[in-house]
Amino acid sequence: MTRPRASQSPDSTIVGVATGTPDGGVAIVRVSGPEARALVEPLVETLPSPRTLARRLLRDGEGAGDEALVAWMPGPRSFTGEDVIELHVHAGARNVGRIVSTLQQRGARAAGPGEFTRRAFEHGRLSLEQAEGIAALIAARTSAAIDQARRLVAGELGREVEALRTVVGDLRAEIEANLDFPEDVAAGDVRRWREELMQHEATARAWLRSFAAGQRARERARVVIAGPPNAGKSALFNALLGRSRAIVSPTPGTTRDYVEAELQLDSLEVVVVDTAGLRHATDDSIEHEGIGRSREQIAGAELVLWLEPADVDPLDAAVSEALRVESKRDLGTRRPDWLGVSVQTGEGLEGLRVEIARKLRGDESAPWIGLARHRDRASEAASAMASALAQLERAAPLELVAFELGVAERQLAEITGRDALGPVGEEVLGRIFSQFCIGK
Ligand SMILES: Nc1nc2c(ncn2[C@@H]2O[C@H](COP(=O)(O)OP(=O)(O)O)[C@@H](O)[C@H]2O)c(=O)[nH]1
Ligand SMILES: [Mg+2]
Repeated sequence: MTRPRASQSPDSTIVGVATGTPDGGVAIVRVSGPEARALVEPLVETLPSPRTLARRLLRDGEGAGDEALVAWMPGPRSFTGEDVIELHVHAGARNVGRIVSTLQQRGARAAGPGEFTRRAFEHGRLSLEQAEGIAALIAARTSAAIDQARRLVAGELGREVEALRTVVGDLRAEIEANLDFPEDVAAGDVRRWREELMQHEATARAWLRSFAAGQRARERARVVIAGPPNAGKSALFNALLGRSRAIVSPTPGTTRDYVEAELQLDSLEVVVVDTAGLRHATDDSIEHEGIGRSREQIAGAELVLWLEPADVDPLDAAVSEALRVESKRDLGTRRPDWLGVSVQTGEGLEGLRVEIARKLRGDESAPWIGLARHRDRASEAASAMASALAQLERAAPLELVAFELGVAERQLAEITGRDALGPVGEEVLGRIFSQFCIGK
């Protein structure tokens, strides 16, 4: 078997199975490239009219043909921008394999991972971050991840990035227009440039915060319930899950190891962890071990719920940056400014769920997917804008300001990969598209 070449030969026609596994009812075989029509049409007698689905007998040899639905999408109005034919055939590895090898015998080359999507990018049908969104959508494990990836595919991030790149470019052009006569620049203009720059940098920084929130939303954040023994941690854990998963007992020190379970908070999926109660000294070595594990859990948590009961004096020791919760509110309160819950009466439980989700999402109502590549480029762009601002403030030569703005523009352009192949190197593209499965 010849391995598909990593780099593109734009003239070749490729074939791949576009559906995930061939054991469903239907598999879609996709052919893309200049020879698509010549390769496929003789097998189906005539292609249907463009962009309609029609039934055809697909003759892939001497024997009986397969009944297929055929879609013919002439370029450039197709997914890849090339001539594309999709054959919806009966699934089954053997059946599909026979059809694919017939197409290969007729001259199509087996598509490499992500090659259809890469062609779509190279023909300007998708920007780079949209293509990455497709990979992220296929890999999505949580519904928050699906939502974010779909927004990426829809081009929402790309539009924001392009908008910022345009205004940064306009600002650079305006500053460059003054390079020859910097002494004529009005103080009011410099002030306005500074204000605009601050605003642009803030836009990029806001994306970075949003990326971080998006990442938390995608990766099943760990929410750790901690506090002193007998605070009602296990009872709260069970109440959040809506089932009795951990042992609840009036004997302090009952929970000696941590217990975790998945919990869905509207579109967020989190892992809630019930831990052994924290106290300073204990003679019981198993309990001691449990406390060590609790501390590890706390250290690895995205969010800690620090629980103390209403019937015990405040301790509020161990954990900074925790969401402080007073448990057993049905027994009264000693911490009126904390979020109060009672497992007994159900008081405060819904409010707690809402608060957990809010904390994990951050203040962004709809965070961006924070692919590391986007985060790095946005971060470099923000830094370049910060340098430009610093140069302006120190009345440095305007060339230096313009130079930094040019750096910011190029970093932004790398996110979407606009300007054809522009600033995005072959190595970056190779890395991105090799993550796809074959047929995508
Ligand atoms: N009145 C009251 N008792 C509670 C509440 N939550 C837990 N308890 C009781 O407090 C004791 C310790 O609860 P548990 O969940 O095992 O505490 P943990 O050691 O922090 O895990 C048990 O007897 C529970 O029934 C509550 O909201 N109200
Ligand atoms: Mg417990």
